[in-house]
Amino acid sequence: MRRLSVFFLMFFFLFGITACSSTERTDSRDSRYKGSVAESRVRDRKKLLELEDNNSDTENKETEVKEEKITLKLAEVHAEGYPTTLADRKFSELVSQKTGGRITIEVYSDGKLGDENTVIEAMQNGTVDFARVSVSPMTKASPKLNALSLPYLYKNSEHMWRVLNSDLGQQMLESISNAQLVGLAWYDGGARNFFSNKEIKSLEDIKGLRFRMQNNDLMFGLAKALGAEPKDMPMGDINNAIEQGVLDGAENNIPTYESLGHAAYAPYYIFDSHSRIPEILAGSGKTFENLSSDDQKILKECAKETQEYEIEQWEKREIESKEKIEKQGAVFIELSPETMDEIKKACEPLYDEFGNDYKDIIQKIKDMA
Ligand code: BDP
Repeated sequence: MRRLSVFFLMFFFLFGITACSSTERTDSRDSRYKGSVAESRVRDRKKLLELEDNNSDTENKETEVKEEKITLKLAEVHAEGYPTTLADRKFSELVSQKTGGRITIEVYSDGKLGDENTVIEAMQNGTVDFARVSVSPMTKASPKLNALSLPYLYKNSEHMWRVLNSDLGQQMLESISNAQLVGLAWYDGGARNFFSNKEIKSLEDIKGLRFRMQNNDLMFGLAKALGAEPKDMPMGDINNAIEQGVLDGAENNIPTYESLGHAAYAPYYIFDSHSRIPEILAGSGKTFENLSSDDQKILKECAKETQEYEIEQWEKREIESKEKIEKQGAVFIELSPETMDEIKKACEPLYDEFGNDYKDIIQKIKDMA
């Protein structure tokens, strides 16, 4: 377009000269007129130069815009060295490599940017660009994600990954786009188990215990289905609450139990594996809107690349953490098959309560076992 306007100006400029020379010829006797023609030619030439100048200015500005550095923020509630934090850092590294350092992703670990609900809202407002969160808080943005975190849904980790890597998994990841969010990758969060400062050997022992649960209706429903009392608080407050006597325990995977030092407060760790709740790496829809489609593509590709890396880190960390907590005095409890059956049966009504609208999804998941 710009080039076209320069071309037209040049055309008029040249046309002007030709036209003027004929005028010159015709009115060569009128020196005043001759003078004014010469002046206007100079003016035209000046205009052309100015236009060319402006043009190259805009071009320079555009090159500057193209090379403008972009710094984005990623929120993570876990500590440095935790598998998801390592994956966040990998994501940042890959993006920096692929953009020659033009896009920087700063990782804020340890919940520095707030708890998971806060950072999800911040992503929706565009004040935080990325966050790695559990699917549990993400169900507020996309309720159908509850269908991925029902208790005893997956046979094992392989089953869960078959689901997450399928077309269904991709659709579920993209379902958060209705809430101004961009689903980028799935991460492993292992199996979640209850732990307490009281020994638990049967379903009866669970009854009446006060457990900190993730802030999510399904997770609260799970505690209630087992006869326990769900409590809402940040995971960082659990040890203190147990020490104060306002909590009997909580539930989480082995690496989180180890990372937060729960063994010193709630040493009884029960292998009931009630849920496998995937982790999700998400982006802010507002941030993405402001990026070029090439940059959006780079971010999406780099995020996907970190998925396998996180799974490897996860598998390593689960083993290391288990060894560590055992040394710290954790008491591992394997429940009897009868107790496990009782627990699973007690959880069944949750499928009606939270999965009624997603029966087809749940069936597809079961078919992938
Ligand atoms: C951990 C998840 C983290 C959760 C946390 C919790 O990685 O994202 O929010 O559990 O229980 O396993 O709050």
